[in-house]
Amino acid sequence: MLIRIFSFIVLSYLVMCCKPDVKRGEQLARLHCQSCHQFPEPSLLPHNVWEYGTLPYMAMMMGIESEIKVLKDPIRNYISLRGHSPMVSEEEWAEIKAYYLTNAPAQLPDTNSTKDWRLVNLFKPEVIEIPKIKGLLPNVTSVRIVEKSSGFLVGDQANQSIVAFDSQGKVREIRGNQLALAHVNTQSESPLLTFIGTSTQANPNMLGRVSSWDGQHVLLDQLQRPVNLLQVDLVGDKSPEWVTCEFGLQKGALAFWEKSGKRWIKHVISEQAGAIQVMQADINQDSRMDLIVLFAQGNESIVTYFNQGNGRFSTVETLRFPPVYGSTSFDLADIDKDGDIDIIYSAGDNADFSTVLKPYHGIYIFENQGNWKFVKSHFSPMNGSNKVLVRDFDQDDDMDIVAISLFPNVAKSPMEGFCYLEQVNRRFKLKSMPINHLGRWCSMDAGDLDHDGDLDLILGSLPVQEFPQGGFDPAWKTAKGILILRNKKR
Ligand SMILES: [Ca+2]
Ligand SMILES: [Ca+2]
Ligand SMILES: [Ca+2]
Ligand SMILES: [Ca+2]
Repeated sequence: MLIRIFSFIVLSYLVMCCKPDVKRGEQLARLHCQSCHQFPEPSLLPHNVWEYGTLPYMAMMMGIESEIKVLKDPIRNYISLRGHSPMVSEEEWAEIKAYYLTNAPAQLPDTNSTKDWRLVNLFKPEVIEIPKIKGLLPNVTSVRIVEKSSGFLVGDQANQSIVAFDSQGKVREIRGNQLALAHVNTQSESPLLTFIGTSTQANPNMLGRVSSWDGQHVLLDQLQRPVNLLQVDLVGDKSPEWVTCEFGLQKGALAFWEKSGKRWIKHVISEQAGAIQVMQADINQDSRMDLIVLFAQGNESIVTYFNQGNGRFSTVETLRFPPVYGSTSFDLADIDKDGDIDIIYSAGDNADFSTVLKPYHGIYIFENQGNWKFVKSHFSPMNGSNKVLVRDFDQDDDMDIVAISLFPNVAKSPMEGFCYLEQVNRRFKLKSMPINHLGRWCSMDAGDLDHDGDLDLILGSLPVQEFPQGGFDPAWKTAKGILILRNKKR
């Protein structure tokens, strides 16, 4: 009898000590996860996504051998990103894992409450066909209105082309054998084209470059997946420097380039991967332009670089988001008309290892408290929100918001592919247009395309298919590539 009791105690002890300590798992997660990015609550993803996607990926990044040995595709394809010395012991990892798997919900809450969409009647849709010079379905990676030349530029990575259109959507020029276009800057006489590389697919290559549209000169090359370029006079010599966002893979760069003779000299501001967008404003009103930068990978955040002169910056993390948010873009505008700049932000990237519909995908307004500190004042759920722009589209003297989605919920809420948030008495009315069958919207630009005094929109379609939840609209397979939304105000 005594022996039996003793065995029971020993057995219980063995079971207890082999069972990971969930409580300690939480402490470890708070300690270790936050060293690289904001702490992600278990409630942000469903159990199966933690188990088969996010946790194995994190274990790989943290160098956990037992997990790396059994990695499966597609995560195994990213093995070059693996950590080489384990950040935590195997036992500690088991505890972190147990904490997430014990507390994760079976499913995330459903946010598709908008069934009866109100329609926006401000724009006239015009479908524009991209010439298929390689016979392939267009995959538009970038669109840009060039007001100076009353037209727009489109990059199509499937046909490896850049097409220049006039304001009516007629082709002016086609260039073939092009890299994948990520961004067009129109601040100077000739547009500056930023190419991410041979494709937008994540890779460790450094084939990115910047070239001029006129003359087609390569101006910067060997960049790590550059996606954005801004011209801004940082040193106060009246000639602009260039700021580039190299999204990168493991490492990236936020850098500025200073012209010296005919060459551009690079000054790296940050080597963090994931820089996706930069904007300028003189926030502290010291007559020096400051930089506001969105990082969209790992440590997702909006960071402000206060310009100290002489190429030096002081860095402030202005907003920080959990690493599963999938930040995609932001815009700056005084949206509440109280005299300071507010931040309007979109989250919705769903192409990584946690491809489920997420209730926190959508459009956020962060109101400036007057001291460049922000509080969230509005959230509109929108699956897959990929880009947000803020302008006074209906010319009633308040800012409105447009947004597109690359990962809409096709079955339940297909019209969220394009959202228009009209500001009415400080509130936002969510509207859309029945343009969801015309394309899977990945890129968008606003500008007065036809010089009639109102802001038009250009949308570009990129019908990628791999996405388990959210679905695929078969009509996208015949999408023409481009949609002009011509403003009818004027
Ligand atoms: Ca300043
Ligand atoms: Ca404001
Ligand atoms: Ca308005
Ligand atoms: Ca117009």
